[in-house]
Amino acid sequence: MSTPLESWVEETAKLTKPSKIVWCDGSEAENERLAEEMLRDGTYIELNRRTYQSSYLHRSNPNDVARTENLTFICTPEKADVGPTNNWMAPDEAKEKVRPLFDAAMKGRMMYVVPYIMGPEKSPYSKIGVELTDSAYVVASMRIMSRMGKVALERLGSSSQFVPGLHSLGDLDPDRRFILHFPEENLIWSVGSGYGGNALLGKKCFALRIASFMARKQGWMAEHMLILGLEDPSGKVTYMAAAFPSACGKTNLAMMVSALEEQGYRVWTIGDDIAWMHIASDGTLRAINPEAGFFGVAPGTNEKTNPNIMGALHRNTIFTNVALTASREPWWEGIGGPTPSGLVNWRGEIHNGNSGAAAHPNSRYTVPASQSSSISPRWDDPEGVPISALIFGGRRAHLAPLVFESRDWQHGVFVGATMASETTAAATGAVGVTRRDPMAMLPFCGYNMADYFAHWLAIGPKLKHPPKIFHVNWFRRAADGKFLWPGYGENVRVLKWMLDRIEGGADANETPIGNVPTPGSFLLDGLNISPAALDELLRVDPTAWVEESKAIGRFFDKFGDRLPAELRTEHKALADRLERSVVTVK
Ligand code: SAT
Ligand code: MN
Repeated sequence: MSTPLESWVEETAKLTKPSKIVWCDGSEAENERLAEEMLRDGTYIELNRRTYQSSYLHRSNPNDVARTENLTFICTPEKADVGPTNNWMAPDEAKEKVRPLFDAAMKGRMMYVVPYIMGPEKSPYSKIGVELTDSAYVVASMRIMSRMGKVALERLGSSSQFVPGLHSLGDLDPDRRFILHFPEENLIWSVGSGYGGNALLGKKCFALRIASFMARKQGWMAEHMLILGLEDPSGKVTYMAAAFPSACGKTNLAMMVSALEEQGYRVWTIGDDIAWMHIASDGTLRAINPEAGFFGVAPGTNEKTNPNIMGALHRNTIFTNVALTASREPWWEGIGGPTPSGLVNWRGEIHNGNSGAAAHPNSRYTVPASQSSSISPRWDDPEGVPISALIFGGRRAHLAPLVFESRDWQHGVFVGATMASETTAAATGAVGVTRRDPMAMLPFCGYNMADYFAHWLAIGPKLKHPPKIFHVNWFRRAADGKFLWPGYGENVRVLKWMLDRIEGGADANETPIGNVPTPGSFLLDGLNISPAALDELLRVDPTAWVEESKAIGRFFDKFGDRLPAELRTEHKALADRLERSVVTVK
Protein backbone atom coordinates (compact mmCIF):
# COMPACT_ATOMS: atom_id res chain seq x y z
CA MET A 1 0.00 0.00 0.00
CA SER A 2 1.34 3.39 -0.81
CA THR A 3 1.67 6.18 1.75
CA PRO A 4 -0.30 9.43 1.38
CA LEU A 5 2.90 11.08 0.13
CA GLU A 6 3.53 8.38 -2.47
CA SER A 7 -0.05 8.62 -3.72
CA TRP A 8 0.19 12.39 -4.06
CA VAL A 9 3.52 12.14 -5.91
CA GLU A 10 2.05 9.58 -8.29
CA GLU A 11 -1.07 11.61 -8.90
CA THR A 12 0.98 14.76 -9.53
CA ALA A 13 3.30 12.98 -11.93
CA LYS A 14 0.26 11.92 -13.96
CA LEU A 15 -0.68 15.57 -14.28
CA THR A 16 2.73 17.18 -14.80
CA LYS A 17 4.33 14.30 -16.79
CA PRO A 18 7.98 14.69 -15.74
CA SER A 19 10.62 12.61 -17.49
CA LYS A 20 11.86 11.40 -14.11
CA ILE A 21 10.95 11.58 -10.42
CA VAL A 22 13.83 12.24 -8.03
CA TRP A 23 13.33 11.75 -4.28
CA CYS A 24 15.71 14.17 -2.55
CA ASP A 25 17.66 12.96 0.48
CA GLY A 26 19.35 16.28 1.26
CA SER A 27 22.83 14.72 1.20
CA GLU A 28 26.05 16.47 0.28
CA ALA A 29 26.49 14.10 -2.68
CA GLU A 30 23.05 14.94 -4.01
CA ASN A 31 23.71 18.66 -3.63
CA GLU A 32 27.00 18.34 -5.54
CA ARG A 33 25.35 16.36 -8.31
CA LEU A 34 22.63 19.00 -8.70
CA ALA A 35 25.25 21.78 -8.69
CA GLU A 36 27.13 20.07 -11.51
CA GLU A 37 23.96 19.72 -13.54
CA MET A 38 23.07 23.36 -12.95
CA LEU A 39 26.57 24.51 -13.93
CA ARG A 40 26.18 22.52 -17.14
CA ASP A 41 22.78 23.90 -18.09
CA GLY A 42 23.58 27.49 -17.04
CA THR A 43 21.23 27.66 -14.03
CA TYR A 44 24.33 28.14 -11.90
CA ILE A 45 27.33 30.28 -12.69
CA GLU A 46 30.54 29.25 -11.02
CA LEU A 47 32.08 31.71 -8.57
CA ASN A 48 35.72 32.03 -7.61
CA ARG A 49 36.40 28.65 -6.03
CA ARG A 50 39.16 29.94 -3.84
CA THR A 51 37.23 32.82 -2.21
CA TYR A 52 33.65 31.49 -2.57
CA GLN A 53 33.79 27.79 -1.94
CA SER A 54 30.80 25.72 -3.13
CA SER A 55 28.97 28.97 -3.89
CA TYR A 56 27.12 29.89 -7.04
CA LEU A 57 25.40 32.71 -8.86
CA HIS A 58 21.93 32.24 -10.28
CA ARG A 59 20.26 34.72 -12.62
CA SER A 60 16.50 34.50 -12.60
CA ASN A 61 14.39 35.53 -15.56
CA PRO A 62 14.35 39.38 -15.63
CA ASN A 63 10.55 39.28 -15.40
CA ASP A 64 10.81 37.16 -12.26
CA VAL A 65 12.84 39.00 -9.63
CA ALA A 66 10.50 39.56 -6.65
CA ARG A 67 7.37 38.27 -4.99
CA THR A 68 4.24 39.07 -6.97
CA GLU A 69 1.56 39.99 -4.48
CA ASN A 70 -1.03 40.67 -7.19
CA LEU A 71 -0.71 37.05 -8.40
CA THR A 72 -0.92 35.56 -4.91
CA PHE A 73 -4.30 34.18 -3.84
CA ILE A 74 -5.91 32.68 -0.77
CA CYS A 75 -8.56 30.19 -1.87
CA THR A 76 -11.34 29.65 0.65
CA PRO A 77 -15.02 28.95 0.01
CA GLU A 78 -16.09 32.38 1.28
CA LYS A 79 -14.51 35.60 0.00
CA ALA A 80 -15.13 37.21 3.39
CA ASP A 81 -12.76 34.68 4.97
CA VAL A 82 -9.72 36.21 3.26
CA GLY A 83 -10.75 39.77 4.02
CA PRO A 84 -10.11 43.01 2.15
CA THR A 85 -6.30 42.73 2.14
CA ASN A 86 -5.93 39.41 0.28
CA ASN A 87 -6.68 38.31 -3.27
CA TRP A 88 -9.35 35.65 -3.34
CA MET A 89 -10.44 32.83 -5.59
CA ALA A 90 -12.91 30.07 -4.80
CA PRO A 91 -11.01 26.76 -4.45
CA ASP A 92 -12.79 24.96 -7.29
CA GLU A 93 -12.52 27.89 -9.64
CA ALA A 94 -8.83 28.34 -8.78
CA LYS A 95 -8.07 24.68 -9.46
CA GLU A 96 -9.99 24.71 -12.71
CA LYS A 97 -8.14 27.78 -13.86
CA VAL A 98 -4.63 26.78 -12.81
CA ARG A 99 -4.63 22.97 -13.24
CA PRO A 100 -4.17 23.31 -17.04
CA LEU A 101 -0.95 25.25 -16.38
CA PHE A 102 0.43 22.19 -14.59
CA ASP A 103 -0.73 19.84 -17.32
CA ALA A 104 2.46 18.35 -18.82
CA ALA A 105 4.34 21.31 -17.35
CA MET A 106 7.25 19.04 -16.37
CA LYS A 107 7.57 17.31 -19.74
CA GLY A 108 11.27 16.81 -20.40
CA ARG A 109 12.08 17.94 -16.87
CA MET A 110 12.75 16.25 -13.55
CA MET A 111 10.21 16.31 -10.78
CA TYR A 112 12.04 16.60 -7.49
CA VAL A 113 10.30 15.39 -4.34
CA VAL A 114 11.57 17.68 -1.59
CA PRO A 115 10.53 16.67 1.94
CA TYR A 116 11.41 19.28 4.56
CA ILE A 117 10.91 20.20 8.19
CA MET A 118 10.13 23.77 9.17
CA GLY A 119 11.69 24.14 12.61
CA PRO A 120 14.32 22.24 14.59
CA GLU A 121 14.45 18.56 13.72
CA LYS A 122 13.16 17.35 17.09
CA SER A 123 10.94 20.26 18.11
CA PRO A 124 7.33 19.53 18.99
CA TYR A 125 6.52 22.86 17.30
CA SER A 126 8.06 21.93 13.94
CA LYS A 127 6.00 20.93 10.93
CA ILE A 128 6.60 18.99 7.76
CA GLY A 129 6.12 20.08 4.20
CA VAL A 130 6.82 18.39 0.88
CA GLU A 131 7.47 20.44 -2.23
CA LEU A 132 7.27 18.89 -5.68
CA THR A 133 9.25 21.07 -8.07
CA ASP A 134 10.89 21.02 -11.48
CA SER A 135 13.56 23.52 -10.42
CA ALA A 136 16.93 22.24 -9.18
CA TYR A 137 17.67 25.77 -7.92
CA VAL A 138 14.61 25.49 -5.68
CA VAL A 139 15.87 22.12 -4.37
CA ALA A 140 19.30 23.57 -3.54
CA SER A 141 17.70 26.63 -1.91
CA MET A 142 15.28 24.52 0.14
CA ARG A 143 18.25 22.49 1.36
CA ILE A 144 19.69 25.67 2.86
CA MET A 145 16.42 27.19 4.06
CA SER A 146 14.94 24.13 5.79
CA ARG A 147 15.89 20.74 7.25
CA MET A 148 15.49 18.96 3.93
CA GLY A 149 15.60 15.34 2.79
CA LYS A 150 16.01 12.13 4.76
CA VAL A 151 15.42 13.76 8.20
CA ALA A 152 12.03 15.01 7.06
CA LEU A 153 11.02 11.78 5.38
CA GLU A 154 11.94 9.82 8.49
CA ARG A 155 9.97 12.15 10.72
CA LEU A 156 6.99 11.94 8.38
CA GLY A 157 6.92 8.14 8.06
CA SER A 158 3.65 7.04 6.52
CA SER A 159 1.68 9.91 8.04
CA SER A 160 -0.52 12.24 6.05
CA GLN A 161 0.51 15.16 8.29
CA PHE A 162 2.42 17.28 5.81
CA VAL A 163 1.76 20.42 3.81
CA PRO A 164 1.90 19.54 0.11
CA GLY A 165 3.26 22.23 -2.20
CA LEU A 166 3.28 21.81 -5.95
CA HIS A 167 5.65 24.08 -7.84
CA SER A 168 6.50 24.35 -11.51
CA LEU A 169 8.48 27.00 -13.34
CA GLY A 170 5.90 26.70 -16.10
CA ASP A 171 6.91 29.03 -18.92
CA LEU A 172 7.81 31.93 -16.55
CA ASP A 173 5.24 34.13 -18.25
CA PRO A 174 3.74 36.52 -15.66
CA ASP A 175 0.38 36.07 -17.41
CA ARG A 176 0.52 32.43 -16.43
CA ARG A 177 1.94 32.92 -12.94
CA PHE A 178 -0.14 32.05 -9.87
CA ILE A 179 0.70 31.47 -6.23
CA LEU A 180 -2.32 29.77 -4.68
CA HIS A 181 -3.00 28.77 -1.09
CA PHE A 182 -5.77 26.43 -0.03
CA PRO A 183 -5.64 26.79 3.76
CA GLU A 184 -8.53 24.44 4.36
CA GLU A 185 -6.56 21.64 2.66
CA ASN A 186 -3.11 22.91 3.78
CA LEU A 187 -2.26 22.93 0.09
CA ILE A 188 -0.02 25.22 -1.98
CA TRP A 189 0.16 25.54 -5.79
CA SER A 190 2.72 27.80 -7.42
CA VAL A 191 3.38 28.08 -11.13
CA GLY A 192 5.27 30.44 -13.42
CA SER A 193 7.93 31.79 -11.05
CA GLY A 194 11.28 30.51 -9.83
CA TYR A 195 11.98 33.33 -7.44
CA GLY A 196 12.18 33.54 -3.65
CA GLY A 197 8.96 33.50 -1.73
CA ASN A 198 7.02 32.57 -4.88
CA ALA A 199 8.96 29.33 -5.34
CA LEU A 200 10.60 28.26 -2.06
CA LEU A 201 7.25 27.13 -0.74
CA GLY A 202 8.39 26.48 2.84
CA LYS A 203 8.97 30.17 3.45
CA LYS A 204 6.15 32.67 2.91
CA CYS A 205 3.58 30.21 1.53
CA PHE A 206 3.82 27.59 4.27
CA ALA A 207 5.57 29.20 7.26
CA LEU A 208 3.44 32.34 7.07
CA ARG A 209 0.26 32.05 4.97
CA ILE A 210 -0.71 28.43 5.66
CA ALA A 211 0.84 28.47 9.15
CA SER A 212 -0.98 31.65 10.21
CA PHE A 213 -4.25 29.92 9.34
CA MET A 214 -3.24 26.79 11.29
CA ALA A 215 -1.99 28.91 14.18
CA ARG A 216 -5.30 30.65 14.66
CA LYS A 217 -7.14 27.35 14.80
CA GLN A 218 -4.56 25.81 17.13
CA GLY A 219 -3.90 28.82 19.39
CA TRP A 220 -0.36 29.82 18.41
CA MET A 221 1.20 32.52 16.23
CA ALA A 222 3.05 32.47 12.90
CA GLU A 223 4.67 35.85 12.44
CA HIS A 224 6.92 37.73 10.01
CA MET A 225 9.49 38.33 12.73
CA LEU A 226 13.19 38.05 13.37
CA ILE A 227 14.21 36.58 16.72
CA LEU A 228 17.26 37.80 18.62
CA GLY A 229 18.82 37.45 22.04
CA LEU A 230 20.26 40.51 23.79
CA GLU A 231 23.00 39.55 26.22
CA ASP A 232 23.63 41.94 29.12
CA PRO A 233 26.92 42.45 31.01
CA SER A 234 25.98 39.71 33.52
CA GLY A 235 25.59 37.19 30.69
CA LYS A 236 21.82 37.03 30.92
CA VAL A 237 20.10 36.83 27.52
CA THR A 238 16.69 38.42 26.87
CA TYR A 239 14.88 37.35 23.72
CA MET A 240 12.98 39.69 21.45
CA ALA A 241 11.05 39.24 18.20
CA ALA A 242 10.58 42.03 15.67
CA ALA A 243 8.26 42.45 12.69
CA PHE A 244 9.39 44.75 9.88
CA PRO A 245 8.26 44.51 6.26
CA SER A 246 10.54 42.81 3.73
CA ALA A 247 13.82 44.64 3.08
CA CYS A 248 13.53 46.91 6.13
CA GLY A 249 16.51 45.53 8.04
CA LYS A 250 15.33 42.43 9.92
CA THR A 251 18.43 40.50 8.88
CA ASN A 252 20.82 43.29 9.84
CA LEU A 253 19.15 43.78 13.23
CA ALA A 254 19.15 40.06 14.01
CA MET A 255 22.86 39.78 13.16
CA MET A 256 24.06 43.09 14.49
CA VAL A 257 27.53 43.59 15.90
CA SER A 258 26.61 45.65 18.92
CA ALA A 259 28.04 49.14 19.30
CA LEU A 260 27.93 48.48 23.06
CA GLU A 261 30.04 45.33 22.98
CA GLU A 262 32.64 46.90 25.28
CA GLN A 263 29.90 47.64 27.81
CA GLY A 264 28.90 43.98 27.68
CA TYR A 265 25.84 44.07 25.37
CA ARG A 266 25.84 41.54 22.56
CA VAL A 267 23.24 40.36 20.06
CA TRP A 268 22.67 36.69 19.21
CA THR A 269 20.69 35.55 16.16
CA ILE A 270 17.89 32.99 16.35
CA GLY A 271 16.15 33.91 13.10
CA ASP A 272 15.88 36.74 10.59
CA ASP A 273 12.43 36.45 8.99
CA ILE A 274 9.85 34.17 10.59
CA ALA A 275 8.86 33.27 14.16
CA TRP A 276 6.48 30.51 15.23
CA MET A 277 5.40 31.29 18.77
CA HIS A 278 3.53 29.08 21.20
CA ILE A 279 2.12 29.59 24.65
CA ALA A 280 4.29 27.27 26.74
CA SER A 281 3.12 25.45 29.85
CA ASP A 282 5.04 27.96 32.02
CA GLY A 283 2.95 30.80 30.54
CA THR A 284 5.76 32.27 28.44
CA LEU A 285 5.59 32.94 24.73
CA ARG A 286 8.13 30.55 23.17
CA ALA A 287 9.54 31.20 19.73
CA ILE A 288 11.25 28.94 17.23
CA ASN A 289 12.72 29.91 13.90
CA PRO A 290 11.10 27.57 11.37
CA GLU A 291 13.88 28.24 8.86
CA ALA A 292 17.46 26.97 8.65
CA GLY A 293 18.97 29.65 6.44
CA PHE A 294 18.82 33.30 5.51
CA PHE A 295 17.43 34.58 2.21
CA GLY A 296 18.70 38.11 2.63
CA VAL A 297 18.78 41.25 0.49
CA ALA A 298 22.32 41.77 -0.83
CA PRO A 299 22.46 45.48 -1.81
CA GLY A 300 23.57 47.64 1.10
CA THR A 301 25.13 44.68 2.90
CA ASN A 302 28.76 45.35 3.79
CA GLU A 303 31.39 45.03 6.51
CA LYS A 304 29.84 47.91 8.40
CA THR A 305 26.11 47.17 8.07
CA ASN A 306 26.39 43.41 8.64
CA PRO A 307 29.91 42.06 9.24
CA ASN A 308 28.54 38.74 10.51
CA ILE A 309 26.79 37.90 7.27
CA MET A 310 29.72 39.14 5.17
CA GLY A 311 31.86 36.57 6.94
CA ALA A 312 29.28 33.86 6.35
CA LEU A 313 28.87 34.28 2.59
CA HIS A 314 32.15 32.75 1.45
CA ARG A 315 30.96 29.17 1.34
CA ASN A 316 27.82 27.13 0.59
CA THR A 317 26.00 30.26 -0.57
CA ILE A 318 23.69 30.79 -3.52
CA PHE A 319 23.62 34.34 -4.85
CA THR A 320 20.66 35.39 -6.96
CA ASN A 321 20.73 38.36 -9.34
CA VAL A 322 23.87 39.99 -7.96
CA ALA A 323 26.60 41.33 -10.25
CA LEU A 324 29.81 39.44 -11.04
CA THR A 325 33.34 40.90 -10.90
CA ALA A 326 36.18 40.08 -13.29
CA SER A 327 37.63 37.77 -10.63
CA ARG A 328 34.25 35.94 -10.49
CA GLU A 329 33.22 37.26 -7.12
CA PRO A 330 29.69 38.47 -6.28
CA TRP A 331 29.20 42.24 -6.16
CA TRP A 332 26.37 44.60 -5.36
CA GLU A 333 25.71 48.27 -4.77
CA GLY A 334 26.69 49.22 -1.23
CA ILE A 335 29.12 46.32 -0.78
CA GLY A 336 31.79 48.95 0.02
CA GLY A 337 34.70 50.33 -1.97
CA PRO A 338 34.72 51.68 -5.51
CA THR A 339 32.80 50.03 -8.35
CA PRO A 340 35.26 47.59 -9.93
CA SER A 341 35.84 47.67 -13.67
CA GLY A 342 34.80 44.71 -15.78
CA LEU A 343 31.56 44.12 -13.88
CA VAL A 344 28.86 41.95 -15.38
CA ASN A 345 25.41 43.02 -14.24
CA TRP A 346 22.61 40.85 -12.90
CA ARG A 347 21.27 40.30 -16.41
CA GLY A 348 24.64 38.99 -17.57
CA GLU A 349 25.56 42.09 -19.57
CA ILE A 350 28.69 44.26 -19.30
CA HIS A 351 27.88 46.91 -16.71
CA ASN A 352 28.30 50.35 -18.24
CA GLY A 353 26.56 52.61 -15.78
CA ASN A 354 23.68 53.36 -18.17
CA SER A 355 21.82 50.15 -17.57
CA GLY A 356 20.78 50.84 -13.98
CA ALA A 357 22.14 49.07 -10.94
CA ALA A 358 24.66 46.27 -11.50
CA ALA A 359 22.93 44.07 -8.91
CA HIS A 360 19.15 43.91 -8.90
CA PRO A 361 17.80 45.92 -5.89
CA ASN A 362 16.12 42.72 -4.68
CA SER A 363 19.15 40.50 -5.32
CA ARG A 364 19.71 37.96 -2.57
CA TYR A 365 22.05 35.57 -0.84
CA THR A 366 20.88 32.21 0.47
CA VAL A 367 23.15 30.98 3.25
CA PRO A 368 22.94 28.40 6.06
CA ALA A 369 22.06 30.11 9.36
CA SER A 370 24.73 28.15 11.19
CA GLN A 371 27.44 29.96 9.20
CA SER A 372 26.83 33.33 10.87
CA SER A 373 29.17 33.90 13.82
CA SER A 374 26.26 35.66 15.55
CA ILE A 375 24.18 32.47 15.65
CA SER A 376 22.81 31.79 19.12
CA PRO A 377 23.71 28.55 20.87
CA ARG A 378 19.94 28.18 21.29
CA TRP A 379 18.93 28.85 17.68
CA ASP A 380 17.77 25.29 17.15
CA ASP A 381 16.59 24.59 20.71
CA PRO A 382 13.53 22.33 20.23
CA GLU A 383 11.70 24.18 23.02
CA GLY A 384 12.36 27.60 21.50
CA VAL A 385 13.25 30.74 23.44
CA PRO A 386 11.01 32.81 25.76
CA ILE A 387 10.08 36.16 24.22
CA SER A 388 10.15 39.25 26.47
CA ALA A 389 9.60 41.96 23.86
CA LEU A 390 7.77 42.24 20.56
CA ILE A 391 8.85 45.03 18.25
CA PHE A 392 7.00 46.51 15.31
CA GLY A 393 8.51 48.91 12.84
CA GLY A 394 8.87 50.11 9.30
CA ARG A 395 10.33 52.80 7.13
CA ARG A 396 8.84 56.20 7.88
CA ALA A 397 10.78 59.23 6.68
CA HIS A 398 8.63 61.37 8.95
CA LEU A 399 6.20 60.97 11.81
CA ALA A 400 7.21 57.90 13.82
CA PRO A 401 9.80 58.47 16.57
CA LEU A 402 12.89 56.28 16.93
CA VAL A 403 11.11 54.16 19.52
CA PHE A 404 8.03 54.10 21.69
CA GLU A 405 6.51 51.62 24.08
CA SER A 406 2.85 50.66 24.08
CA ARG A 407 0.84 50.93 27.28
CA ASP A 408 -0.24 47.32 27.45
CA TRP A 409 -0.94 44.28 25.25
CA GLN A 410 -4.17 45.64 23.75
CA HIS A 411 -2.57 48.97 22.91
CA GLY A 412 0.43 47.08 21.52
CA VAL A 413 -1.82 45.10 19.19
CA PHE A 414 -3.29 48.41 18.01
CA VAL A 415 0.24 49.71 17.34
CA GLY A 416 1.04 46.59 15.29
CA ALA A 417 -2.28 46.67 13.47
CA THR A 418 -1.74 50.27 12.37
CA MET A 419 1.90 49.98 11.32
CA ALA A 420 2.82 51.55 8.01
CA SER A 421 5.95 51.49 5.92
CA GLU A 422 7.36 52.75 2.64
CA THR A 423 7.40 49.92 0.08
CA THR A 424 10.68 48.30 -1.04
CA ALA A 425 11.95 46.27 -4.01
CA ALA A 426 11.10 42.97 -2.25
CA ALA A 427 7.75 42.92 -4.01
CA THR A 428 6.91 44.02 -7.54
CA GLY A 429 5.22 47.42 -7.81
CA ALA A 430 6.06 50.99 -6.85
CA VAL A 431 8.87 51.56 -4.34
CA GLY A 432 8.73 54.21 -1.59
CA VAL A 433 4.96 54.46 -1.29
CA THR A 434 3.68 54.48 2.30
CA ARG A 435 1.27 51.64 2.85
CA ARG A 436 -0.30 50.16 5.94
CA ASP A 437 1.30 46.80 6.65
CA PRO A 438 -0.15 45.41 9.91
CA MET A 439 2.42 43.40 11.84
CA ALA A 440 4.38 43.31 8.52
CA MET A 441 1.90 40.57 7.56
CA LEU A 442 -0.07 42.35 4.82
CA PRO A 443 1.25 40.03 2.07
CA PHE A 444 1.47 36.98 4.34
CA CYS A 445 -1.67 36.62 6.45
CA GLY A 446 -3.58 33.56 5.24
CA TYR A 447 -7.01 34.73 6.39
CA ASN A 448 -9.09 37.81 7.16
CA MET A 449 -6.81 40.35 8.83
CA ALA A 450 -9.64 41.45 11.13
CA ASP A 451 -9.77 37.90 12.53
CA TYR A 452 -5.98 37.96 12.76
CA PHE A 453 -6.21 41.08 14.96
CA ALA A 454 -8.78 39.29 17.13
CA HIS A 455 -6.39 36.34 17.43
CA TRP A 456 -3.60 38.66 18.59
CA LEU A 457 -5.92 40.29 21.13
CA ALA A 458 -6.84 36.86 22.51
CA ILE A 459 -3.24 35.68 22.98
CA GLY A 460 -2.11 38.37 25.45
CA PRO A 461 -4.44 37.47 28.32
CA LYS A 462 -3.38 33.81 28.02
CA LEU A 463 0.23 34.68 28.83
CA LYS A 464 1.50 34.88 32.38
CA HIS A 465 3.91 37.71 31.48
CA PRO A 466 2.90 39.06 28.09
CA PRO A 467 5.90 40.56 26.26
CA LYS A 468 6.11 44.34 26.21
CA ILE A 469 5.29 45.71 22.77
CA PHE A 470 7.42 48.45 21.17
CA HIS A 471 7.50 50.34 17.88
CA VAL A 472 10.71 51.48 16.20
CA ASN A 473 11.65 53.59 13.19
CA TRP A 474 15.32 53.67 12.18
CA PHE A 475 14.49 55.64 9.03
CA ARG A 476 13.36 59.09 10.21
CA ARG A 477 14.89 61.88 8.16
CA ALA A 478 15.89 65.47 8.94
CA ALA A 479 14.64 68.45 6.93
CA ASP A 480 17.69 68.07 4.66
CA GLY A 481 16.61 64.50 3.83
CA LYS A 482 19.43 62.82 5.76
CA PHE A 483 18.76 59.94 8.15
CA LEU A 484 18.74 61.18 11.76
CA TRP A 485 19.79 57.87 13.28
CA PRO A 486 22.94 55.93 12.29
CA GLY A 487 21.18 52.57 12.59
CA TYR A 488 22.84 49.13 12.28
CA GLY A 489 25.09 48.34 15.29
CA GLU A 490 23.90 51.50 17.05
CA ASN A 491 20.37 50.08 17.18
CA VAL A 492 21.54 48.09 20.20
CA ARG A 493 21.07 51.31 22.19
CA VAL A 494 17.36 51.12 21.46
CA LEU A 495 17.28 47.42 22.38
CA LYS A 496 19.05 48.25 25.64
CA TRP A 497 16.42 50.90 26.42
CA MET A 498 13.75 48.25 25.88
CA LEU A 499 15.60 45.85 28.15
CA ASP A 500 15.74 48.55 30.84
CA ARG A 501 11.99 49.15 30.45
CA ILE A 502 11.33 45.41 30.79
CA GLU A 503 13.41 45.37 33.96
CA GLY A 504 11.70 48.45 35.36
CA GLY A 505 14.46 51.02 34.78
CA ALA A 506 14.82 53.75 32.11
CA ASP A 507 12.62 56.81 31.98
CA ALA A 508 9.94 57.59 29.45
CA ASN A 509 7.58 60.44 28.69
CA GLU A 510 3.95 59.60 28.19
CA THR A 511 2.75 60.88 24.82
CA PRO A 512 -0.53 60.38 22.96
CA ILE A 513 0.99 57.49 20.96
CA GLY A 514 2.80 55.74 23.82
CA ASN A 515 5.85 56.04 26.05
CA VAL A 516 8.81 57.73 24.40
CA PRO A 517 12.30 57.66 25.97
CA THR A 518 13.56 60.74 27.73
CA PRO A 519 16.79 61.76 25.96
CA GLY A 520 18.68 60.99 29.18
CA SER A 521 17.43 57.41 29.34
CA PHE A 522 19.56 56.35 26.37
CA LEU A 523 23.11 55.10 26.75
CA LEU A 524 24.84 57.37 24.23
CA ASP A 525 28.52 56.72 25.13
CA GLY A 526 30.65 56.79 22.03
CA LEU A 527 27.89 57.98 19.74
CA ASN A 528 28.23 61.30 18.02
CA ILE A 529 24.70 62.63 17.84
CA SER A 530 23.58 66.20 18.48
CA PRO A 531 20.99 66.90 21.17
CA ALA A 532 18.86 68.54 18.45
CA ALA A 533 18.93 65.39 16.32
CA LEU A 534 18.01 63.27 19.32
CA ASP A 535 15.10 65.60 20.16
CA GLU A 536 13.89 65.37 16.57
CA LEU A 537 14.19 61.56 16.62
CA LEU A 538 12.06 61.35 19.73
CA ARG A 539 9.57 64.07 18.80
CA VAL A 540 5.87 63.27 18.57
CA ASP A 541 4.08 65.89 16.47
CA PRO A 542 0.41 65.78 17.53
CA THR A 543 -0.80 67.64 14.44
CA ALA A 544 0.87 65.16 12.08
CA TRP A 545 -0.44 62.29 14.19
CA VAL A 546 -3.98 63.63 13.85
CA GLU A 547 -3.61 63.06 10.09
CA GLU A 548 -2.18 59.60 10.77
CA SER A 549 -5.10 58.82 13.03
CA LYS A 550 -7.53 59.75 10.24
CA ALA A 551 -5.67 57.43 7.86
CA ILE A 552 -5.90 54.67 10.47
CA GLY A 553 -9.66 55.23 10.65
CA ARG A 554 -9.96 54.85 6.87
CA PHE A 555 -7.88 51.67 6.99
CA PHE A 556 -9.99 50.21 9.79
CA ASP A 557 -13.18 51.01 7.88
CA LYS A 558 -12.14 48.47 5.23
CA PHE A 559 -12.81 45.69 7.72
CA GLY A 560 -16.33 46.83 8.59
CA ASP A 561 -18.01 45.01 11.48
CA ARG A 562 -15.40 42.29 11.50
CA LEU A 563 -12.83 44.63 13.09
CA PRO A 564 -12.51 43.82 16.82
CA ALA A 565 -14.20 46.46 18.99
CA GLU A 566 -11.04 46.72 21.11
CA LEU A 567 -9.21 48.26 18.18
CA ARG A 568 -11.96 50.85 17.66
CA THR A 569 -11.68 51.64 21.37
CA GLU A 570 -7.92 52.07 21.11
CA HIS A 571 -8.33 54.25 18.04
CA LYS A 572 -10.87 56.47 19.79
CA ALA A 573 -8.58 56.77 22.82
CA LEU A 574 -5.68 57.79 20.56
CA ALA A 575 -7.81 60.37 18.78
CA ASP A 576 -8.95 61.80 22.14
CA ARG A 577 -5.42 62.01 23.52
CA LEU A 578 -4.23 63.68 20.30
CA GLU A 579 -7.06 66.17 20.41
CA ARG A 580 -6.19 67.13 23.98
CA SER A 581 -2.54 67.44 23.15
CA VAL A 582 -3.13 69.58 20.04
CA VAL A 583 -5.23 71.93 22.19
CA THR A 584 -2.44 72.11 24.79
CA VAL A 585 0.19 72.83 22.14
CA LYS A 586 -1.95 75.65 20.73
O1 SAT B 1 9.26 36.71 -0.09
S1 SAT B 1 10.69 36.52 -0.32
O2 SAT B 1 11.08 35.25 0.25
O3 SAT B 1 10.98 36.57 -1.75
C1 SAT B 1 11.56 37.71 0.47
C2 SAT B 1 10.77 38.66 1.25
O4 SAT B 1 9.99 39.43 0.68
O5 SAT B 1 10.91 38.69 2.49
MN1 MN C 1 10.39 38.46 4.88
